[in-house]
Amino acid sequence: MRMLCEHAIESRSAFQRGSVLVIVLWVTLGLVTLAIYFAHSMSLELKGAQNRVSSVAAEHAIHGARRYLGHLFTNNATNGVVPNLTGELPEFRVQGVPVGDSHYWLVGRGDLQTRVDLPVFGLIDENGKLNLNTATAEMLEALPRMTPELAGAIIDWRDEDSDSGEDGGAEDETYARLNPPRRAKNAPFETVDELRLVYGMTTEVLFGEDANLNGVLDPNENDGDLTLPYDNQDGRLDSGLFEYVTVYSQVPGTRADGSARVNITNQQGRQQLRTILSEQFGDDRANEILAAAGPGNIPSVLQFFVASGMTADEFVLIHTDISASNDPQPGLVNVNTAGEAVLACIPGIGLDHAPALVAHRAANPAALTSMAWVKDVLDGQAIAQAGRFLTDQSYQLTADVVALGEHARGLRRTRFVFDTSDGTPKILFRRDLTSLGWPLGPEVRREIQLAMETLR
Ligand SMILES: [Ca+2]
Ligand SMILES: [Ca+2]
Ligand SMILES: [Ca+2]
Ligand SMILES: [Ca+2]
Repeated sequence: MRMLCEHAIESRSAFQRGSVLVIVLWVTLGLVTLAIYFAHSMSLELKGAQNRVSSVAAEHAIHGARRYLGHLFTNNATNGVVPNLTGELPEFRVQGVPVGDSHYWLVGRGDLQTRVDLPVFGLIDENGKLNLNTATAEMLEALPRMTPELAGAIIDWRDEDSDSGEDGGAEDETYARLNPPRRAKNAPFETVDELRLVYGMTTEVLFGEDANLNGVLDPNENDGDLTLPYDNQDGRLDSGLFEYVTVYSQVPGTRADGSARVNITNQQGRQQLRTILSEQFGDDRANEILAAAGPGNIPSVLQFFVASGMTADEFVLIHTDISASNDPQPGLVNVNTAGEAVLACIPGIGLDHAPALVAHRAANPAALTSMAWVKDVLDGQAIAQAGRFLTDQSYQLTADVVALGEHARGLRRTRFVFDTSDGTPKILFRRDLTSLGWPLGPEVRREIQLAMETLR
């Protein structure tokens, strides 16, 4: 009996030892799992924190770029002639500019784009675009993807009256039928984004294939319907309206020193011009120039230049002193920077002459100090039509600033529109475009990845 009891006690304690072991094993396993879980979550947390730090650093780099550009515009009074749009000035750096451990890029546009997958770095000229508040319906209709109905709706949106044109525009009646209903603005556009509200506007017309608005053909913009946006897979970037229109372009009525420009369209202005010409070229040459221009009214600066027989070298010395108006001139298109699609909208230029202007520009970059060169491409009749729409000066410039923080992480992107009209640069518009995703194109992405791997 006693032996039985002893045996029972022994086996019970063996059982208990076994149970304890199992419990210890389970607890250990639990602790290990917990430890792994926490380690993983901590490492995620750390990565998240690093990304946040990079993103904050990138945001600081963008502010740095903004201040730098303000400084640049203040200290290099461009007088409307901006030779550094794509960074020709050695001191004006536009890509991979270091700010602490971050870097920034200015995503620009221009004739210098040699490959569709590489961005042009520099500033974007708002004066190289068509102004939504001054363009005629015919000019708007010449834009890519535009229809007469949509052009009519844009004109109706901004004009004060509520009469729809014959082209089937859109006024209050049309907007009242929408869900939710709204009204036509009947006042000038304040931003380009406002186009989204205009009747008949679609994402496709507004942005075209350039979903991330960088002027570069990104992989999703050339894969057909596989991923948004829808594109025609032709290896070319077919941009939307957004690329070609502005609300900001305006040549000021004053000169760099703040005094009023001389209005060359009438005789009174011509007399004031005599003083300027005499100072620059002497009395005899001043008389010659004014005699050649004749006594009649001349409606545009370009026509005045042609009539006057001035040389390009002479014209560049006075072209920012003169104007065809006593007031600021909104909506003039800079013939030195506008792309082919915009030039094609100008009466007298059209699709016939726009390619020749762009080709001449590319072949003669040194001639772009004024618009004197246009005389070598367009005939008198074309100049008579186009003159009053053109300028050779730019005062409103967009900086599309892209920044990456440490280890090329924390992408941020902000678009600023600067106005340099009165010597002190002002920011007219600012918008965060970070949500549009990677904006530097596939090639630059590969380069940055490679550089990061080499660093590791
Ligand atoms: Ca209206
Ligand atoms: Ca793109
Ligand atoms: Ca696509
Ligand atoms: Ca395409």
